[in-house]
Amino acid sequence: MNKALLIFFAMLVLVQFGSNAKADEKPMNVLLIMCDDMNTWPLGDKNRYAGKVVAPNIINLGKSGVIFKHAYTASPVCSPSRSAFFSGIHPWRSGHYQNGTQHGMSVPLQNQASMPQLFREKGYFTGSFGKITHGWNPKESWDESDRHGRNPTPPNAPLMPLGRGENDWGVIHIPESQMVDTLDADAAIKALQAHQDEPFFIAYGTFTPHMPWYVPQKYFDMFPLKDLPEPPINLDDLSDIPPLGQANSNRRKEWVKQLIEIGEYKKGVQAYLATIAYADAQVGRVIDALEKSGQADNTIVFMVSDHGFHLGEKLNWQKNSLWEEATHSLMMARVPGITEPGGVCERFVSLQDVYPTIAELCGITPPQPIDGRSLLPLLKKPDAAWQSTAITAHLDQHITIRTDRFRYIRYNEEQEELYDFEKDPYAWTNVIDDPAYAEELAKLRAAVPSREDMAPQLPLADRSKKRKKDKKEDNAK
Ligand SMILES: [Ca+2]
Ligand SMILES: [Ca+2]
Repeated sequence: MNKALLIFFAMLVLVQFGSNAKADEKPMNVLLIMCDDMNTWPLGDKNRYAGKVVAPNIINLGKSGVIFKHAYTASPVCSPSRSAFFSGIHPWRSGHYQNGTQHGMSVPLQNQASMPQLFREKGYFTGSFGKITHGWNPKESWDESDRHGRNPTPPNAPLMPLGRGENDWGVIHIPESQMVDTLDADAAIKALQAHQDEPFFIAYGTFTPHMPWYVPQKYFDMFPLKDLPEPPINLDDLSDIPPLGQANSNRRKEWVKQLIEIGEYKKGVQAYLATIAYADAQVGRVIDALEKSGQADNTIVFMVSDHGFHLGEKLNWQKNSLWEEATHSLMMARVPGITEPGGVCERFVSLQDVYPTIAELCGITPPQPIDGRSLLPLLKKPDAAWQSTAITAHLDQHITIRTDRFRYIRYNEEQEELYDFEKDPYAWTNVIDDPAYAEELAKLRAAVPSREDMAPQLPLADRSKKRKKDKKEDNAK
């Protein structure tokens, strides 16, 4: 046997041995953490919020792997964001653009395996604790599912002068140990401890900092009002925005102005920060439990928020817009053997990229087609080559694309906005009519699907029927 042939056989044996060794290993577990309505303030970008944010557990998780500084949601509202995230199907393909949609009528969603379903089919234990899915959630997805819903409303609510429904804040009347995110963290921790001998896909989701912001006093005390900065707000910001863009803020803009006038606005900022700190504390408990379980070295951890949040920017409150505040989301990941501590990724990515990434990392083939790109190259090397774009859709075929420099928005009826973040970090100036951007604008227009290519909006659930039914039941009691 000549030397070359000998080396060839030696390599063959090595490859064979290597693959057998791998087949004997327990597959990688997945711990997915989702925080509802948490914007990117914890990332510390002073253009977004210059004050102190307390989220050490989330940030330390990111620092132990890769922090994605520019991650964007597929939809700026809970249900379609989570349906897109867990299905891998973007709203512009499913037609699921808003809450309260009859998502069961979407043919692409009907035929899709959800992310946990795929893992369950491969023999994983799958558990959902707290707020994970919202709406679309194939029944084959979870072995165990636990959700406590919302905290009880304080008996003397509203607690602040302009409080209305969930738009309220103040000190909660029950102990922290009885709050729903605490109880759901307890359940997630129990599941982490109980399923160490089989591969697991465990998801823990906080309802906070979704409104209302009722948390214990100690979290408010972390943010003394006297030295609390406010986010940058331009009260004239809507003047250069087309009517369908202004409509994003119509429901709340007078309320935001009143909050500012009566001096309550800063207390809202304080309450949001307090609620982030509470959510982070619960996330920290779940991460600690993973570290203590001995499974951390064999567990992929992804943390995301389902979308961002406005606190008065563009006079909008909460979400439901295609602007930066509502679309920019948290994302961080730690993958044993792949990520290095301290990774910071400046590339622009989508929450849609998580499904194909986790599937690839676990050697599972995701369904096709899937509207996302595996992040593996960026997990290995955060500055790897990458086409930096992310698309978000909303309401009736409104769509936006973010690139590393621009945001282009196209509402239906062809109303448009364009922002140049290199010159305008707050996106206060709509430059859609500036001829200097004609070339860039043409590229951005071509980079989003045309309205003809977008799925029509699915019918909305008839809420008036539900209200009538509820009333009838109430009357019957
Ligand atoms: Ca949400
Ligand atoms: Ca403006």
